[in-house]
Amino acid sequence: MKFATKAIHAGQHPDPTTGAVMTPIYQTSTYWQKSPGEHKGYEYSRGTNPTRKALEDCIAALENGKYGLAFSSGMAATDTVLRLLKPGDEVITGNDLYGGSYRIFTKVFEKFGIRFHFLDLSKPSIIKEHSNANTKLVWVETPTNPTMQIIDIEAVAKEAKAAGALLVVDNTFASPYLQNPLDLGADIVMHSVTKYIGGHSDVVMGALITNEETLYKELFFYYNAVGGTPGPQDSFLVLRGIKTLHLRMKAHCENGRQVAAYLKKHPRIEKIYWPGFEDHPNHEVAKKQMRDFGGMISIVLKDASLQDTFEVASRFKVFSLAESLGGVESLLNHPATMTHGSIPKEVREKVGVVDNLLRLSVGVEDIEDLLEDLEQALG
Ligand code: P1T
Repeated sequence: MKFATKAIHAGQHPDPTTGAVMTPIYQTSTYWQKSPGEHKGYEYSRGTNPTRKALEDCIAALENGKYGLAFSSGMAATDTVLRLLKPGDEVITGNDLYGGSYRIFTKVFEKFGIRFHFLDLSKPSIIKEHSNANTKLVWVETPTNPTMQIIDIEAVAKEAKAAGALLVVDNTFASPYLQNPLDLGADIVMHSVTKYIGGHSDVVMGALITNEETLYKELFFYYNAVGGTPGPQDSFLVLRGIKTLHLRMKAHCENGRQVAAYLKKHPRIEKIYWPGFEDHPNHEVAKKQMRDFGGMISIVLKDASLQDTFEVASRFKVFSLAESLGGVESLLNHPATMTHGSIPKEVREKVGVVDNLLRLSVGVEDIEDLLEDLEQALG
């Protein structure tokens, strides 16, 4: 099956009881057993629920994976991956990451004796230089949040394998429509489903996808044992959202292309980050591993203080100033004080997350209205 057909049908079958074409919301915490252990495959909804299972199978299919697991947030999915580790283990990761990922690494798991190396993974050979017998995981975000670095997944997968480490790719910014890391050698794909997959800014959710059965069983153990799993209502909403993922992504990419072209020429913009530009340092890698360049764009305002940047951010009328991304509506974010506020200033500034950087999540509204909003806010 191809992408759009999978988005609409994968994991979903007419309900065996009523024939309902849409997967019902199985609003139940528990399931009847004929005698202990004799049941229809469902025991207790922390571990399994039919609405969630349909969603997990659908997301897995979109990532060309065999196994999918849904979580109550992207961070709950990340937490579950990190539980595969033990004290003394080391993780290699990028130098530009979602602030919450940086926070869980440094403020939660370092406390349990796990060491994180934040490196420039746009040079994959750097993994060799920093790996040792304790290196168990390589964690990659691509495109990165918010400076849109592109990391060569295939090259990093080879380096991770040589180091004896698992490769996890946070595919949130690309979505499965633009990029499938399992096909490029990743062991696990992670998503903040909250973003493009959900697509409507009405659900917080995460997901993990893998092709490796033993890894799936291990992840499932922590998923059920720890219990950061989503309920059936949210699972239903995301299943519904996914049905238009391919249509939404095409529109995000097209609007993204036009907004990027407009901003690149704007006199108030000092720097713009979007992997579709030929002069983006990793444009060739983006062309190789992505099907298009997406709707995420970051800009640095010319000669703007923090106050000036706040002032510009507050002028938008169609773009909403808010955390998050990937919804049908356009959003604007100030990473330094919002999504990346938990990263120390000197750490974030090293990779360009400066006080006058704004991040745009270009939605699927009419392009004329988006350009007009940018014109009035920047003017
Ligand atoms: O918000 P949550 O669903 O828990 O997902 C966390 C997460 C993980 N990975 C990436 C790349 C992300 O961007 C996020 C969440 N990011 C935002 C809320 C944001 O505005 O950047």
